Amino acid sequence: MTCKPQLMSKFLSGLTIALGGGAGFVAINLYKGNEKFYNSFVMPVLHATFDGESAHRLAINMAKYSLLPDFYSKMKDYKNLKSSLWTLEFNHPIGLAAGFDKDGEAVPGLSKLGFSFIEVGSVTPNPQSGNEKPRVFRLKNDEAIINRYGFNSAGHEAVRENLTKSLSNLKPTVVGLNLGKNKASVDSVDDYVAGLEAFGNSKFIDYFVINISSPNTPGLRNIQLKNHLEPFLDKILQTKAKLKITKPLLLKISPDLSEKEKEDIAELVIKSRPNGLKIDGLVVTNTTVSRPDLKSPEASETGGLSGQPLKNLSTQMIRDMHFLTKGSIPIIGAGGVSDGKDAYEKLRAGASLIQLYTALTYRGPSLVSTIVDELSHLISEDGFSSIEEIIGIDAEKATK
Ligand SMILES: Cc1cc2nc3c(=O)[nH]c(=O)nc-3n(C[C@H](O)[C@H](O)[C@H](O)COP(=O)(O)O)c2cc1C
Ligand SMILES: *[C@@H]1O[C@H](CO)[C@@H](O)[C@H](O)[C@H]1NC(C)=O
Ligand SMILES: *[C@@H]1O[C@H](CO)[C@@H](O)[C@H](O)[C@H]1NC(C)=O
Ligand SMILES: *[C@@H]1O[C@H](CO)[C@@H](O)[C@H](O)[C@H]1NC(C)=O
Ligand SMILES: CC(=O)N[C@H]1CO[C@H](CO)[C@@H](O)[C@@H]1O
Repeated sequence: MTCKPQLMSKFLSGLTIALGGGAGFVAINLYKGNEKFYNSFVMPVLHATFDGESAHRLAINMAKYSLLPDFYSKMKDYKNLKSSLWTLEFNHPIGLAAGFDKDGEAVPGLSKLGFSFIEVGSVTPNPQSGNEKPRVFRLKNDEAIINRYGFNSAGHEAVRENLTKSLSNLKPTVVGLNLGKNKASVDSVDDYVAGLEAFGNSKFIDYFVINISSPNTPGLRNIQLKNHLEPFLDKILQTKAKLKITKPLLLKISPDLSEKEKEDIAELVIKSRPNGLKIDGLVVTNTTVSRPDLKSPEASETGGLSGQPLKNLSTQMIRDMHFLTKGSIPIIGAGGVSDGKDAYEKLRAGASLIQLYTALTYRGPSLVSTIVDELSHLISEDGFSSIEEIIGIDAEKATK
């Protein structure tokens, strides 16, 4: 896709026409990130002018060329939001979820929005183009997205080059990498192994995520998951040990798992293995294939649903997984977070860190700094002095 110059000029001229020619005014406010200007003007124009995928591409290109406003340098230093996990330091718990910067093109630009970590990917071994367009749908009345991108990826080699190009001078934030599998692959485990081989010792990557969405064979699911997952995890952990990769490896799970599947995953994740091999954390959750009450006409599209309608489902999964793993491994919570209260709820449910994606596309670039500020206030209003004190305090209560 090479639509950048056209899109950019279409975008700017759209704005300019709407403002009666004040291009300088537009440019200055775009760049300064005037919050009101974005929320009442830029985001609506963006949504009216572009379909979901083009708007996404435009945002990536703006980030790539460092055209996004700088909220990072204006953010306060919130002492009660700092944490250290594994061997990484986080200024606050809000990160960007996988799927936004799939090809690792725009980490420095995106970090200007204030994220304390950014997850690149999913990246597949070989390049693949994904499903046919349209494949991204905005559900405006639900503040949600349905996507069936089908994992378009530039592939390991191109993503390695992209990361080297963009991060060699300065790596501004913690960077995770979400490893994917090619559609044509026979055994997914080989693709994750290839991912670890390609990126395991990259100085640009701080943690890894692999996906264990459940096999879509109704009826067979419960029996299969455990039999399938155990050798799968063993193989990945052995590869990691063989390659002497000490960075954390997390599993990302679907919100559509059955009770039995959750229990099985929890059991395998906390199981002790020889040589201290273990999974270091969970990302909870991916998008859902379920369709809770939705108001938008696009609700019937096939694909993974994210945003507001996913929020409580994912928060409940965080509670469950925190409880089932006895709080013994860190959880990155994702699903429908759009304000400080949402983030606070997920931390109390058992998440140590938070990721978001969909809300950014609705609320614009000031979102992270707003959430972080709200979260810091909520924590101190309730008499706590650090996020460590609140992680999981709602989990047991809810599960008993
Ligand atoms: C358009 C789109 C593309 C996504 N692509 C990926 C992906 O490639 N890999 C992945 O692990 N998750 C992907 N996700 C899922 C997000 O990382 C996240 O888990 C999910 O959207 C829930 O968070 P949210 O409600 O804040 O968006 C994607 C989500 C969206 C909306
Ligand atoms: C995630 O896992 C599911 C089930 O194994 C698979 O169908 C899907 O392609 C995987 N996604 C990626 C990005 O590898
Ligand atoms: C996430 O969920 C979607 C469906 O909701 C599925 O197609 C995909 O393979 C899952 N995994 C990843 C890594 O996105
Ligand atoms: C989600 O949970 C909150 C409380 O945590 C509740 O107030 C709200 O009604 C729930 N929303 C839905 C759609 O169930
Ligand atoms: C920033 C950057 O170099 N992006 C490149 C990442 O890789 C893809 C595929 O090779 C290129 O099209 C991008 O330009």
